[in-house]
Amino acid sequence: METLLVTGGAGFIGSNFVHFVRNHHPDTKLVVLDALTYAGNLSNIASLLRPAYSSSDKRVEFIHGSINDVELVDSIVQKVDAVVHFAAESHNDKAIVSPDIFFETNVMGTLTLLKAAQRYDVRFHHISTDEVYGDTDINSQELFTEDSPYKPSSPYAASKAASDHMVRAWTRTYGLKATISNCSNNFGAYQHIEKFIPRAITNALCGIPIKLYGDGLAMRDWIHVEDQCRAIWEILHNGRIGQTYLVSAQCVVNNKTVIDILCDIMRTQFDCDPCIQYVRDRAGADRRYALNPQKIRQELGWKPEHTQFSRELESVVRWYSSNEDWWKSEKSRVEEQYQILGQ
Ligand code: NAD
Ligand code: TDX
Repeated sequence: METLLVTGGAGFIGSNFVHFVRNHHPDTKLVVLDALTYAGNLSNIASLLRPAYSSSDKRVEFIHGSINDVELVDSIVQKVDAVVHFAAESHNDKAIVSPDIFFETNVMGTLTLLKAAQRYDVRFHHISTDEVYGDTDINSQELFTEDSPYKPSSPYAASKAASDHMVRAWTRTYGLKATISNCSNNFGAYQHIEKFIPRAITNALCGIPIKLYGDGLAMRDWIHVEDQCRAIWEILHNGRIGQTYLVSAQCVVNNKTVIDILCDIMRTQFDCDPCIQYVRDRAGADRRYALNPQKIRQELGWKPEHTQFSRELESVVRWYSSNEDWWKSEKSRVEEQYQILGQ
């Protein structure tokens, strides 16, 4: 039986990946290592956790700890077949005001994991972002490829770019059996309400204006989180060692359009009358991301399944609307922090 270490498995994408593996590959054993920062929530995977009295080894084991803890990481990595590395500080607005923790977690934490994987010759899959390539003008048609130069513009993107370079260096220097995926903006259930789509939905549900940064015309390349999870599984099992794969559903839209779709859904189906407020833009804001997923489509036969963006947004609105317990207690803290930033 295969055992995977899932770092950051209580966060947004990590917890969706844990559910995906349990649903589609129930013979895989999962060990989740998560520090439960403000972004991690054990309730995301609580229903899947192995009860203490159970001897079944098919369930999910949870370990509360940090990827920066050298001894803990060593003791776990030596018992698994592969590391699937999600754990990170992931929010751009936070990185602008508090960059240090991004480099401690995303760079030094990745270093700790890489050294342990090297020590025990364990397969490593690193989850990264399209932001490492920087941005393009909103009128551009350019699509980033696996060969595009790295040009991160934000502290978060710089920390992820550094971690990608480290993974490649470990592959070449030490022969680590590693792959990397750089994915575009994910959306779906369990995404923290600091992020654009869940913040907009929960603002509308609370009667707070939806906040659009700058002119609202920045573009993002959206992908449903379940498509990202399936891509990661494919790369982990069928990807070529040493390779990078770009993951995108090629749904590139501007932020104002996303909000217009959301407002329409909320007005017609959720008895809400959202209003929009333009606020100051993020310092150094990236304008447009767009990836070319040809390599993963051709080599691994992966393609997105959740391609009806409006219909998928509708189900995300439904999820936040019926899971208020999951986010309500965090809402005022998150909005107070944004207020300090003028956003
Ligand atoms: P998230 O912020 O929702 O979750 C991060 C998780 O990592 C949390 O559970 C947190 O508790 C955990 N964590 C943080 N520091 C840790 C530490 N020191 N030790 C152990 N656990 C720690 O993030 P996400 O959106 O799920 O992103 C997951 C990964 O995917 C990240 O590497 C991110 O860079 C990448 N990514 C995200 C997106 C996106 O749109 N969300 C897109 C592309 C790539
Ligand atoms: O309230 C908001 N209003 C708004 O207009 C927020 C929170 C954001 N925005 C804008 C800024 C961006 O143009 O929406 C866009 C998306 O913002 P975020 O959700 O913060 O995502 P982004 O900065 O694009 O980064 C995301 O995708 C790449 C993830 O958070 C990263 O972890 C991932 O690597």
